[in-house]
Amino acid sequence: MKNGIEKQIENNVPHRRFNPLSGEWILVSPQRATRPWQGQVEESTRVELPEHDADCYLCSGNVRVNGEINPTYRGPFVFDNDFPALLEDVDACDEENDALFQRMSVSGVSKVICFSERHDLTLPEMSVEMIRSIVDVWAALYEALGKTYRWVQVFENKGAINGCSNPHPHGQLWASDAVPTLVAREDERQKAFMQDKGKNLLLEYSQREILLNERVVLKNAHWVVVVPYWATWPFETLLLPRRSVDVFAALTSEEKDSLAGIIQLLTIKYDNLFQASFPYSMGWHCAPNSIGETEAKATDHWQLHAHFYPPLLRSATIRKFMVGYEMLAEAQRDMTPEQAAERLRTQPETHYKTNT
Ligand code: H2U
Ligand code: ZN
Repeated sequence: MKNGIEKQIENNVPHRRFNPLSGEWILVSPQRATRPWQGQVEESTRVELPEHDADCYLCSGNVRVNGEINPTYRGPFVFDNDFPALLEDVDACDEENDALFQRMSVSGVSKVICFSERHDLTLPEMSVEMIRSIVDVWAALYEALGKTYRWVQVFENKGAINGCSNPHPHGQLWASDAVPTLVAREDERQKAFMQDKGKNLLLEYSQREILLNERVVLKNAHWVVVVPYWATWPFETLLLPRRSVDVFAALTSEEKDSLAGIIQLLTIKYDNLFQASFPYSMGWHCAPNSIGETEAKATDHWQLHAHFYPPLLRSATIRKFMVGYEMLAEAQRDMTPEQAAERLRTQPETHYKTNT
């Protein structure tokens, strides 16, 4: 199979690849990578930010939109989102089971996680210790909210090009009593793989990727980062533990240290790629919690992982749009995942700003 794919890439032949985690196919068109671009070019966001911005809603000691005052915090600071998408104490809606008009109640919470008091420091410019303190906040939130909610989604939406409303480095958390669509699908796919093959899908996948060494961007003693074989976004990556880990709470202290290290290196490589603050949406997936179920569900089919979905394609100002064929047929990419992995792998592990 490997030879066949290599040959197709060599010959620049379009082909389709299968994403076993989502069950979706993707069209890969390497022959198209050199097409001219006369479309939208985004504003480059190479602005120098201050360490503290008096007008920022998220900065330490500042007033938020609702009039509340942030404490004078140092390190990560978590608060309840003032504009939450999910509400905790809501009346159940009238549930509908009609085949064409279904609806169900949902309750939950939304939180904002300011990464530190520094308005100007994104993850790749933080020390490993600072990133480790964010990892600890994620772990604590998983632990606390995992007792109440079936799903806890931790994510970071970074960069104005990606719809992020505030440059102050921050992530979010949305927890709900319902398991969201994409997570439910990953649950089903991993479960089916375990039933069919008796193996954990993503553990098996990461071990094979390490052996193939074509799409590996980074690895350390506990973690590996690959551009997945089925990547949709040009520089999409998947961050995986190298042993079987079903939930975030199962990580050891050592694994959390090396997680902070690999997040720092990956985001440095991302920034170095186009010598700009690299936008992305990233977030964690792990086994949902068995809340409100009569018995705890098996979770050995689940492998904890983080997805990084960056929108940029050719430069800091040209993004990939998921439109047209992608909206109507299936996702498509030009550059192969192997080419993207090579470009990321060869980026220096020192942030470009430290050299200028
Ligand atoms: P995004 O830029 O990723 O959307 O995150 C900013 C979040 O911060 C957003 O969800 C919240 C917004 O609702 N927010 C507050 O809760 N209070 C504020 O004063 C400003 C923004
Ligand atoms: Zn700020």
